[in-house]
Amino acid sequence: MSNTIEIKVPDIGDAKDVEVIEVMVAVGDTIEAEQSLITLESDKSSMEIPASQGGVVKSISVKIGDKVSEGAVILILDGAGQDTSADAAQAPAKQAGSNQAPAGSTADVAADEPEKQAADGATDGGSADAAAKDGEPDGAASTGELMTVSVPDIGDASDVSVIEVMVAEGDTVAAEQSLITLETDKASMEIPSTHAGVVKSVKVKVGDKVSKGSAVIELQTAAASGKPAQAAAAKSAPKAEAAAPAAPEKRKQADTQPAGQAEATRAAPAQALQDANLAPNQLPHASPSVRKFARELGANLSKIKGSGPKERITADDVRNYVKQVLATSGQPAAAVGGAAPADGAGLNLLPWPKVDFAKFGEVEAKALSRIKKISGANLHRNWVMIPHVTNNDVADITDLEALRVTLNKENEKSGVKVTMLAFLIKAAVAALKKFPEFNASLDGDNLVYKHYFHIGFAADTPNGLVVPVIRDADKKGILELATESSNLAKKARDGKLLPAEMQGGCFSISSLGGIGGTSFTPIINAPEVAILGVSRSSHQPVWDGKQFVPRLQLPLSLSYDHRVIDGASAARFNAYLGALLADFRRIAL
Ligand code: CAO
Repeated sequence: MSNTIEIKVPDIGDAKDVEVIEVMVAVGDTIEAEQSLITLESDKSSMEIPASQGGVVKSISVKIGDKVSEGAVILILDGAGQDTSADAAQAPAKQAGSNQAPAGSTADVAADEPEKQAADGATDGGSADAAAKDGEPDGAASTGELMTVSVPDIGDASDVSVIEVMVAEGDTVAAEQSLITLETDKASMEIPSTHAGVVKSVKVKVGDKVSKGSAVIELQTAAASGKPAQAAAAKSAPKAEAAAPAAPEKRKQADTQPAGQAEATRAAPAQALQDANLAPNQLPHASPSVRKFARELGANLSKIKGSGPKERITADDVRNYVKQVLATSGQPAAAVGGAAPADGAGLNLLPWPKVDFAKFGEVEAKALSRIKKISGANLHRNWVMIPHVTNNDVADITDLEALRVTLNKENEKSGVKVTMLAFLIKAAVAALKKFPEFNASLDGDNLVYKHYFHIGFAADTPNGLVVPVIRDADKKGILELATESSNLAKKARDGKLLPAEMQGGCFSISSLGGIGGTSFTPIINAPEVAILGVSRSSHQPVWDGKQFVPRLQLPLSLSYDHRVIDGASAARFNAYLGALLADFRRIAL
């Protein structure tokens, strides 16, 4: 059964007549709930409005350049199989309190804030610091004193990335002049100065994470600047809030879930923007999703010419740029606009085949999940940039399996279940200690050896692959490792992993043993230099010198970065792992 649903602009705070600068869907598209539909932009922020439910787009009621306010119809959706009682316009508001809240619901929360802010501004006369935090002036400021301008209330968002710093020490700034730009995956917002004055010091840099109250600059205020600043603060703070993400939980995870490579991904914008070396007023003009898309491809936005209104860079501009660079210079996508040397041999590949699959039978296109898109970009980079070699071996785990079964019987009541993974983590730590170049990362011409042992393991989730990390695995026993890995795997499947739980890994294990297979080539989780793939154990006949005896054999597939690790070292590492697993008492040696 199908029904027609109007998707409307949700509550976007005080903002009215906000310009549509991007329409991201077309008639006939099949969209999913939470998929971004349009981007709205005011002079200080841009925000993407997501679909409150999924379906097929029947018609689109807005176009680029239109001005919209809350309640404006964006598009009509044929929501086949959807709950007909659902009010599309209300959906984001309904989700505002949950982890699932889309960007639209951000505005619902932010909507209350301008009033609160204005009210606070009217009554509060705190210290310079406190006043700055609330986006309002203080008495001292008007006499020309040193004050701190801090991040105002930005809704529920915390740990938001600084992607641009627009001022430098010694700059003279006007009240309401933008100081920094913050960006989440659905919104970007500029943080203005609450007062006019001279910047004494800048407290943040590109790539930092800030929250409400984080210091942005130290400002020597201009004498008698209090009045205009007050107006500026009250006016500008809500602008930032209008785009602030209200429910960062899910987005935070999506942002940081690229197969455990969150740090590398998040470092990218800083690099891209710093490379650009542009004056603030020349910074690339693009929506948060386009910035993120460019970041995933490693494309430097400052080198792309925007075809949108006011030279705004669209996703197509990024795609075309990448295609063009690939076609002309033959550089891999990971190096597009980046710092990779231009003199490497080009891949010089054929264009990707374009096939109208519908000509051959019924088809259905479904957007990749966010995790898949992000992890895909990371996996692609790692596959293209790291010279992988995989060493395959087997470990005789007959005795270890017997121990595992015994342990599980003993601990039946406590609910702790030990799988082979816990033993693998323990054995991997011992092998990393014996072969330190496996517990290292390449940094230019240096190999950085780590003296800690944080082990990541790939977890299969309904939305794609993530890599939670067990910290200080060397200090934990088998039961603790079993409990922690099972808790982290559950959190991963529930979509509740925190960014910190996926960071800092030294070495990863990808266990497909519970599923099957005899060997595979796991892709190294950069900047790590090796990863252990484990397939399903099976009983194999093994010659004991007199006869064949059935032994439980566990396949081990160790992929290593051949720039760092020689084939012989990899064979030794894998053989050592096998020996430990065959006789776990050796761990104690
Ligand atoms: N051989 C045989 N059986 C195995 C095994 C192996 N190597 N490893 C696990 N098993 C068994 C377990 O003992 C368990 O058996 P019971 O149900 O009878 O007790 C069953 O398989 C299921 O185990 P599990 O998968 O739930 O638990 P785990 O600790 O082995 O693995 C986790 C946890 C999170 C690693 C796993 O669930 C997972 O997500 N694996 C997929 C990883 C992945 O996608 N890798 C590919 C990434 S691309 O390189």
